[in-house]
Amino acid sequence: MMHKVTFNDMVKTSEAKPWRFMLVGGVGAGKTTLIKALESKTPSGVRKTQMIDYSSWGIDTPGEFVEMGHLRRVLVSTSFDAQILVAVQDATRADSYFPPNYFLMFPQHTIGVLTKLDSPQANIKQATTLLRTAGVTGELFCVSALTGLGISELREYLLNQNNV
Ligand SMILES: Nc1nc2c(ncn2[C@@H]2O[C@H](COP(=O)(O)OP(=O)(O)OP(=O)(O)O)[C@@H](O)[C@H]2O)c(=O)[nH]1
Ligand SMILES: [Mg+2]
Repeated sequence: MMHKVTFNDMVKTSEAKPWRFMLVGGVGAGKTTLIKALESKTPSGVRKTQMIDYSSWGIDTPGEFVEMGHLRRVLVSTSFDAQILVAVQDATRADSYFPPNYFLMFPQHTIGVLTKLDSPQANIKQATTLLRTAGVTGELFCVSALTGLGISELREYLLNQNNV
């Protein structure tokens, strides 16, 4: 059953969260740092994600799962637990590991997040094209986990997705 969730519920509740989102993106795209920022936790000491991580508000996945073809199937089965998919693109990178139209195979709404907007190398236009080519049809958010740019807007959006 869907219920309205407040930010406090979201960070304190330890039981299964039916309103999860799943973060998908290449190695080092900033998924784990982003999830920490969304939960208002300090991102210091973020380590490379080794396995699918269900411990926080959203489901965190290792970048290898999208970069390596034989691991992509794990993302498909894990996506069954998510109500919304979040494609994460490092805006400082000119490439993406998402196959063309990849997200169109999922029934869930897919939004895109452009990370590292604090970097002078960040290229919004390029990252937007990469996400759209990957089949991301939903809203796009430009964020920096470092400066906090765009984080509260994304948090608000995700909190409001628990009743869709
Ligand atoms: N400048 C800048 N660096 C960031 C930002 N977000 C993450 N990073 C850095 O990018 C690197 C990778 O961040 P992670 O959050 O571990 O990336 P990930 O997508 O979880 O990577 P995997 O777990 O390997 O899939 C770290 O050194 C972060 O400090 C950001 O908004 N701005
Ligand atoms: Mg990670």
